[in-house]
Amino acid sequence: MEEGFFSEVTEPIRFGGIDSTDPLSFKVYQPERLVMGKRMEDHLRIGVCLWHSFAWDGRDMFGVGTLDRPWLDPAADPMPAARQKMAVAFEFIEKLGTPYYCFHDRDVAPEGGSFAEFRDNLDALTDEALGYQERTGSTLLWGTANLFTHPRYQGGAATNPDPEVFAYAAAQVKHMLEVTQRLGGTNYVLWGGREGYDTLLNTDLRREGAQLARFLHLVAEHKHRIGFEGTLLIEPKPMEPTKHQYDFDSATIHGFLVRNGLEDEYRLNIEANHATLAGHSFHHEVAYAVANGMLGSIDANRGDPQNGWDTDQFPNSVEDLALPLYEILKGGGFTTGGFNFDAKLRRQSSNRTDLFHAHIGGVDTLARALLVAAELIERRTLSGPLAERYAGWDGPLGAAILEGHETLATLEAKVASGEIDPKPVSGRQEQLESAVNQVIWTTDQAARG
Ligand code: XUL
Ligand code: CO
Repeated sequence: MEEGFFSEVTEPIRFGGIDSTDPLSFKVYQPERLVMGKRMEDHLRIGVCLWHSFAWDGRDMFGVGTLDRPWLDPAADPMPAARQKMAVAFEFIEKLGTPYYCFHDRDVAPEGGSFAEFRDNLDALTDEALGYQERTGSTLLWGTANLFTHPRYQGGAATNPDPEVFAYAAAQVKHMLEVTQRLGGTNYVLWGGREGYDTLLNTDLRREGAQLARFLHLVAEHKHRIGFEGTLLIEPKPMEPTKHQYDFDSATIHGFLVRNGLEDEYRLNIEANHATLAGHSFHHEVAYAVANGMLGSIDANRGDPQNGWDTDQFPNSVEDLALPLYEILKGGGFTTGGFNFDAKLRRQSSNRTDLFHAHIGGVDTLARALLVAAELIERRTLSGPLAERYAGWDGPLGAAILEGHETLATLEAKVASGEIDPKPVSGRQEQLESAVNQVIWTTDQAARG
């Protein structure tokens, strides 16, 4: 393998085993390993994101960039710099060996001086990406349009008070949807970057809701017009950058889609850190999506328990990921979706190789959590007690109620006669928590591969 930008990584990352002392090896992730009859790689469908890893230099509100990303130098000629960025990204993806990648249009293409120029830039870079895909075998998990960075989007895109901004966003999404299709993308993501408000004093909620629904209809219509076979995904987030985002959480989006006749067109792209910002657990958001047939894909970025903002860190907790993975497996696994890392290195992680350490750690955490999830299913650790807890609903009374054979009056008669006399039953929470921990602890042997 040629040296390239990540010259410390001279070999593709390989499975080294749980006792490996080589930090540039996977400890648990073995793409070919069968888990419940399916290859680990096909369960997890892991994707590298170009945004924070290649199109961000580590700058924050308080300081300039700290990460070594020469193609982001403002003095660089934009198209050669964009080509260098893509070359380095694919060098990374190839050495890491994960099957997918994803990006916003602006992550790869320079803005240029007009929409037409931006579109030409994106088309030229899409041609390059096709070449890299062919060479590396990596393909697109999702594409998306950045409708939040440019000042025109300061008041939102589809929900902007100016219909010309809506039109501009429509043009951008149309083109990026077509680019996603050309790259064989399996999903297209809509994250409502600034679809929300900073103050209700200047916001017409009714209008903005209607605008958003119209926009989502137009996107779905165009998807069908061009025959894009991937899934359209909406990504919940409750706040940041706006004070209140309309796509607050999974249940809010689901309700909005149902109210607007869009529930068959969209699925959810759930981000762990966005779930916690909404005051939910990541487990809750995934469980809601699975229970309602709305699961699409996952951004695995985690938050920090002490910070109330989107820290977008690489996942590193098996405890946090095992139960969401359990829900995903129980729901039949991903179809078009997967796990992506739209995560940020910490600003001090300024060695080029830190990007490998971050991804290797995230991939291994997912792999280890997958083993726990599979074990929870196979041992029926939770499904057994759950079936027991709801058994009454599978019996004659439960069925009669659900099938509409009982009324308030017939139920009153049964309660009054003493035929129905329920007794409280333990929810066994602590026992179940310990049972999950026991599975986490005892899958160490399985993690040895
Ligand atoms: C922002 C975020 C985005 C979306 C795609 O918080 O998560 O990267 O995933 O636009
Ligand atoms: Co995200």
